[in-house]
Amino acid sequence: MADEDDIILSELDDDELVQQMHDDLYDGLKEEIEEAVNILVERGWTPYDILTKALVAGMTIVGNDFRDGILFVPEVLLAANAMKGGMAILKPMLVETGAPRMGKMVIGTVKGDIHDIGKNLVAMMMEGAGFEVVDIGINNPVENYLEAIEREQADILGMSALLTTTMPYMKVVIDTMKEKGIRDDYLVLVGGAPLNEEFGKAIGADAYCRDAAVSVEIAKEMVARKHNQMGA
Ligand code: B12
Repeated sequence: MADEDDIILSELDDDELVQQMHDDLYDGLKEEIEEAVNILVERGWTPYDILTKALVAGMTIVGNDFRDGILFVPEVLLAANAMKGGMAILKPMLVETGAPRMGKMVIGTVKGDIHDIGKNLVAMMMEGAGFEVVDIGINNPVENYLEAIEREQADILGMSALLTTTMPYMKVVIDTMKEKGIRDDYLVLVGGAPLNEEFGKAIGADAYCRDAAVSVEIAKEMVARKHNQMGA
């Protein structure tokens, strides 16, 4: 492998640079990731392409090696930190689209779970699509969700879980909403790597969303449908 110090990111072509970003993300090199994101922006890449092709794709490699016991928590934390550095640069570009206001979403990761990259990505893309997003962070007990959706008069509740041990907590939140008679006042979207469509249905969510782009599509469609129903 070439000596890292010899690599000048701006001299790489697009494919080489993306490949290098996957390596740098793997190695948790935040500054290099930030520099590379800026280079791709200057080269005219869309924020969405940078997110998916460089950052999310790189994180998938990290995830696979974490799963296989090649990487451990400290390394993955560094990778996550580097990813967040890149996302922070892209956020204003995704958010300033001038899209018309679509509705309001409260989003948070469930109790016992501290994964927030996917949630943050969904929040950014939803803002970019014109939704107002209130992010209540990680490790949220049911009370936090209920308090936030009421306080914010939200249209959508979004819950994220990345662990098979924490995803059942989404049902606790939905069941509590049902008990309080407020379930149907909100669209409930759920997401996170271990979930699937079947799970979303089983816990009574309105939709499971595979990724941030799908979340935006589904949210737009459902909000439009709700408005039409109300208008009819
Ligand atoms: C980064 C990471 C960490 C970081 C988190 C840093 C951070 N700030 O988020 C750290 C190192 C802290 C971590 C810790 C742990 N982790 Co971890 N982690 C990951 C990893 C590698 C990547 C997750 C990620 O960010 N992906 C990138 C984003 C963009 O994708 P995403 O999260 O899936 O989000 C997208 C969609 O799912 C969807 N989405 C997500 N949320 C939402 C919400 C809504 C409302 C909607 C609509 C859509 C949506 O849209 C997103 C954007 O496209 C995954 C591997 C994997 N395959 O997912 C493991 C993984 C989730 N972790 C795992 C484990 C086991 C742990 C630990 C228990 C490890 C340990 N022994 O301590 C702890 C648990 C800590 C806790 N209590 O939460 C396991 C879970 C296994 C399981 N079956 O439950 C995984 C799958 C790795 C593995 N294969 O072993 N982890």
